[in-house]
Amino acid sequence: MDKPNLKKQDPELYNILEKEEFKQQNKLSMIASENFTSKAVREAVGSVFMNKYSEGYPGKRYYEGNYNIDELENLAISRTKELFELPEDWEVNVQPLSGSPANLAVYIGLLKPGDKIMGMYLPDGGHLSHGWSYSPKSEEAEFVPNAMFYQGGSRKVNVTSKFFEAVQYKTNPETQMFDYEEIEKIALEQKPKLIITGGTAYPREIDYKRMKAIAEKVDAYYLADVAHEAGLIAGKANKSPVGIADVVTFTTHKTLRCNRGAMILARTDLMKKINRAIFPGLQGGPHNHSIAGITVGLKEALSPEFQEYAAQIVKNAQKLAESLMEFNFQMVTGGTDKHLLLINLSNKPILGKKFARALDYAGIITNYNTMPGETRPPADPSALRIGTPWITTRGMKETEMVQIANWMNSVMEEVGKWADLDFDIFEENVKKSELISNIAKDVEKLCTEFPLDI
Ligand code: DSN
Repeated sequence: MDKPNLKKQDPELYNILEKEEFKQQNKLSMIASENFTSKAVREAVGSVFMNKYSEGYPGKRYYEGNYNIDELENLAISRTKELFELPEDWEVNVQPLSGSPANLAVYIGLLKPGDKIMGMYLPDGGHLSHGWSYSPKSEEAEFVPNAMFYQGGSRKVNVTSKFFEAVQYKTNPETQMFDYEEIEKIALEQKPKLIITGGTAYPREIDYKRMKAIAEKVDAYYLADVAHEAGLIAGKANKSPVGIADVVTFTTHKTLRCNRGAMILARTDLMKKINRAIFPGLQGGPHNHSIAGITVGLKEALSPEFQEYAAQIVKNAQKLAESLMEFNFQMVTGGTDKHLLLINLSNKPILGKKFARALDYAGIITNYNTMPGETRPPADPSALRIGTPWITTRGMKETEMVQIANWMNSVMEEVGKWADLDFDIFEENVKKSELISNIAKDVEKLCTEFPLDI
């Protein structure tokens, strides 16, 4: 690490940073929404671009001195158009601070407060910003685990369910996949003004053409939120909704492997309204250092190597799924088309929360997650979500996926005997386990063979 100024000026913070760098280098980061950015991206993010205010858009700023920022933002836009092969009549907004504000800007731009939006049910794999609200225990009659339609609850958890009327479709209880016929029925009945697809834990590709046809039938806009898949789409490992949906949003820091941020792509007529919703509707000055990092990441994504990378992410996820299934781990939907797996642990002694903590001690970082048909609380759910973007950045391939599945199974076998213990006592046992600390050492050795050096 080479940060002499920080080390001298703020040793306390430097020490925390050093620990985080060590952890990222020596553990396997397998959170599906995370990735590791290149040095060039990190240099751009840490640059003097962060010092400039630039409310407005290129050529129409409210402060002077923005000629370089205009050049930067235009470069970001042109690279995005090239990467996502935007049709002539589509435009880009690179200013959203992250995914939730990007989605909110779309709603603010295209809808009126109180209009109906229809997204995917959060516990089945949707996202908070697609209108999440739920019913507290006292109103549990509202919660019907196997129904295809969820009308939302009185607890308006996300701002999108406070300002809009949000209803949700679920996945098919048998296949755990999108059931387009049911979604169409719900849309015809509910008549939403906006239909949303995408989410955080759905391992399958979505039929964007079918969803657009459903939206057209009810005269709704169709928003494809591809935050998770953006890099797979850019790298041509997954299909693209660009030119099919009315609007596409995504974050830049997941499979796309840029720093944190988000983008909106939309038809020019809609983008005029969405631009106004971003600025001055929702945000002030864009984070120019973030846009700079993203611009560098976009150049990386335009290279032929990025297509190989995207294909390998999917191959790795599929190999990992296959290897885990050999140990009787159940994959939600039976597998994956993407970078993520959702493991239903209900046939195992330990569920998501305890398993995720035990895996962290073994050097494998994941997250516990809800799953279709979930009956447990989100803070202690039945499933575990894992992803391959970050470990593929390290250069890992199918051989390493088999090894990781072996380690995950050994951890499950070790900790299963402590299933009935309270969480804290369970963790004490995990900490003392020789088997788990030996796996952590092996993980560290593997990480040394695949250093993070991009
Ligand atoms: N937190 C992101 C994820 O993990 O999928 C979504 O916002």
